[in-house]
Amino acid sequence: MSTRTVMVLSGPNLNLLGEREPEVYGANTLDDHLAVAREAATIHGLEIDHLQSNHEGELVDAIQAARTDCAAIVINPGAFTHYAWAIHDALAAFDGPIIEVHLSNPAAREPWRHTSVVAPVAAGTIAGFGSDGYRLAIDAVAALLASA
Ligand code: CA2
Repeated sequence: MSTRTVMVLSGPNLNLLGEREPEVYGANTLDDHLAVAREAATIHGLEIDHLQSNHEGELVDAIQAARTDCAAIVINPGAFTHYAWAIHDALAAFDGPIIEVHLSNPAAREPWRHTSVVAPVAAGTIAGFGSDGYRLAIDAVAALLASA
């Protein structure tokens, strides 16, 4: 990995995208969303590394590794968004841009989804735009790296 590498992290159950709840999350698979991110990254001369995990500690390990290996983090923490303070703390120790992405718009859903413990340590949050959110997130990373 290099300083042009963006770590894209996907939280629990996102490996099931495309199989269930298409009315909420769309029909695209996680690989489809990653293809969108990779296409956007290529335009900006960036590379994508990706980890999906159903385990909070694995995501924390990946965030810690990104401190030395990656220029930025794009994270859809899945349901960890709403309560995983260990992910919050790991992200707080990362120096580069962090963008939080959600396929759906949690603010328009159940009240328990309205809290994000990731938002306070992210440069910004993109929610409700499906795959476009990944393109927008990579565009935001590129802009933030260019202005750093
Ligand atoms: O909208 C998003 O991207 C979410 O991060 C998705 C999470 C949810 O807990 C957040 O509130 C918002 C859930 C991802 C679960 O994805 C599934 C996909 C197919 C079948 C079941 C779950």
